[in-house]
Amino acid sequence: MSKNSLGLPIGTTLDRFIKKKQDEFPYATGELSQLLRDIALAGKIINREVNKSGLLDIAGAYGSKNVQGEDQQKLDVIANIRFTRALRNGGQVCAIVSEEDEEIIHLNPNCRYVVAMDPLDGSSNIDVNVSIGTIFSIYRRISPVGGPVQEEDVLQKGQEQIAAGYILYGSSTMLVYTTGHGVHGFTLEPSLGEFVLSHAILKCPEDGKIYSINEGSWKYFDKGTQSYIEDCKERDLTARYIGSLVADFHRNMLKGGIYIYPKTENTPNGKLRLLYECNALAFIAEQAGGQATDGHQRILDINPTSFHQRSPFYIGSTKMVAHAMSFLK
Ligand code: AHM
Ligand code: MG
Repeated sequence: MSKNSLGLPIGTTLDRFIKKKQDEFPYATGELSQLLRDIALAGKIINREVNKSGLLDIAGAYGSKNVQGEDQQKLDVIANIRFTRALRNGGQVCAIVSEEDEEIIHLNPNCRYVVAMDPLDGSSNIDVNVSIGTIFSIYRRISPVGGPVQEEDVLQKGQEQIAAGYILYGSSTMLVYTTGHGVHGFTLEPSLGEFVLSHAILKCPEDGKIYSINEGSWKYFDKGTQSYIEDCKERDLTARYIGSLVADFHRNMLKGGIYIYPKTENTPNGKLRLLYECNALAFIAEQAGGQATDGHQRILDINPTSFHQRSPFYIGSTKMVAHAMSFLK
């Protein structure tokens, strides 16, 4: 039977892969493995809902705003409910911070794990059948198990993540995750309903030719970012921007590129949220050999002070991120 670069048979399911990884750690309790399986289940459920968009009355605006004052889409709300339910039923999580909820969602206080998540990112793309994603970060709580979850359990630096990943609802559905030992990608086999190992070890090219930024906001960018974009054009790089962070990041990680959401005149910290958008992708980028900064410092070193805080974001191929940063000094 053909084997991939991890020595596992082609067609290895996510469940089997997680089990194999767990067996490599003699003291593993199996709780994290179960949590990853719960996330995969939530991803499959959201995938089912996303696929029905356009057939049922689940596309379009929900008629409410989230904590950041942004219009919630119906599928944003559905994904948040489905994800929270899967994690509650799975029983491994003591608290969730979600883009869609202002406060911490308290689950089982006897559990060790905290999850930060954006259940459905890029949701303005839902109605037009363009790729969207789920992003998640997993932390071990700091306060004692059994007691109430504290703010410090949630406000941890990105470098404390013990696992992170995303699910990309694209031309195929993929789950990509890391536990700090490389990045692994699984593609959903729809007829089986199983995520199957398709990208044993994901590596981000050191350099690339793609830059991804919403150039419509050009006049609001800082001078450094403007100069860097001019430089990209001078060097005949290719512009690609979907407006779905997971999809833009995934493409650039595979092909080599940089994704930028800078600070602007009206948004001094950019748009993207540190806890459940930037940190997870920064962890994955670094594990794949890439880099992620806020333009000045490593994303994973930022000390969060609030659940929904934002950060400028420069992520992708190491050389490109370093070059972009040289314009920001
Ligand atoms: P969301 O969490 O409300 O979906 O916003 C995040 C999205 C990212 O997926 C995407 O990269 C970015 O917002 C696009 O923003 P803009 O339309 O300003 O370019
Ligand atoms: Mg989002």
